[in-house]
Amino acid sequence: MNKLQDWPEPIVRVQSLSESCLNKIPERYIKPSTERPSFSSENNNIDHNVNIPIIDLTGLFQADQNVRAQIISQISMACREWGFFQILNHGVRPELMDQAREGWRQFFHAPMEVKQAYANSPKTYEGYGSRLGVEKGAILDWSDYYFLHYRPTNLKDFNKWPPYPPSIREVIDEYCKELVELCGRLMKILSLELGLREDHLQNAFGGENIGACLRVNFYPKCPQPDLTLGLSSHSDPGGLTMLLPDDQVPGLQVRKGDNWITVKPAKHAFIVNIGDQVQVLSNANYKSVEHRVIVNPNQERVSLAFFYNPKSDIPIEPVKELITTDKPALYPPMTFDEYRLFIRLRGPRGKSQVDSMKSPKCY
Ligand SMILES: O=C(O)CCC(=O)C(=O)O
Repeated sequence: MNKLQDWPEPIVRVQSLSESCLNKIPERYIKPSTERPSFSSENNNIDHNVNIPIIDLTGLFQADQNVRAQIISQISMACREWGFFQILNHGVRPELMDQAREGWRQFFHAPMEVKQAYANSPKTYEGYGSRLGVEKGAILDWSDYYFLHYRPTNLKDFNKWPPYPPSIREVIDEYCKELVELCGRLMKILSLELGLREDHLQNAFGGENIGACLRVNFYPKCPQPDLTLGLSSHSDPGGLTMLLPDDQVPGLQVRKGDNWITVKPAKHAFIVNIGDQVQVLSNANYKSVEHRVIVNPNQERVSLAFFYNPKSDIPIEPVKELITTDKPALYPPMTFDEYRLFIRLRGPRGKSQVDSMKSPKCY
């Protein structure tokens, strides 16, 4: 078997399991005890009010240098210490955000045959899926998803986008267009903050030829949320991620030291996180941080993760200006195609990929 042609076992939709009203989850979804979420406050000495930074972007793209400098300094702290932050007043219409999320919710509630017509394979992952990774017998996550490409334009194929609800394709198209623009603006800010020319990171990503794709996650209700995860711990392999979380149901947890912080989403904010490729380009000045998703017994959850990635066949390596004698290049060059093969074969595995590349002696 070509490893990336077929799933190793028949695919089971987690939503169907959830709707069959089991009171115990199948063994395949039970995580080892060290990976399970902790819901008891005794085991957990974290302050539950802690949240990732929330940054209001009003004024960031305007002339007032003081306002701009203040916002850039908040972004700097967030990228260096958290790898995650929420942005408000980012320029994407709140109505479009709501339409996109609710359109996808309707898709996941469509009859199974509508969704099955778009079932995906591990070759490209495009379409309706229920697992990441092709390892036979792997322990699975409690979620289904839909994955599609928006850029480069030769990979954008409406026929692989869902046909239901009727307006969803136009909504996705407009939503992704807005997010490409927003990511382009943020890339300039990150470049300047790193002391580079404003187009530096974008050029390192391949200029106009970046990649962009959307994964919509559907986390069905789960009768034993303490035994499993909606999405296992991972860092994002790409460049930048813009996450639109569910507006009703929290679930995303971000690692901070030895703790997991549950993100409290701000209304109509995007959650931005640094991916592994930006960690590499920034020579680890910016952190791509592990995160995971918990599920719950009473409510389903929908989230839209938009990934802004480098052109997939150009080498990504630390920017020369960020290499010093004190901090030599921490990573060898690697294309994004080579890099993401790891997660496509093995599924989410914490930060093992980017950490395994680290080599103090190189470049
Ligand atoms: O659902 C979430 O909140 C996070 C999703 C995520 O981490 C991902 O799709 O990579």
